[in-house]
Amino acid sequence: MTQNFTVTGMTCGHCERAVKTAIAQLDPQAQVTIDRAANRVEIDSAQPRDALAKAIAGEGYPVSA
Ligand SMILES: [Cu+2]
Repeated sequence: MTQNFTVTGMTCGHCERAVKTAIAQLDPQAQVTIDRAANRVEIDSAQPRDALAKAIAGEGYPVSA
């Protein structure tokens, strides 16, 4: 299931890796695609949307949608 999030504050490759690592800890099978310029994070995962959003926000990147 593909889930899209609008995530602000990702400014560099390190930020992308932090988000990807947090998602991987929640779901090692997740496929994560990040478009930093568009503030978009696309996650293919069976995990609930709330849990994915919480993992991203937990790294310090606000999830607005
Ligand atoms: Cu960064």
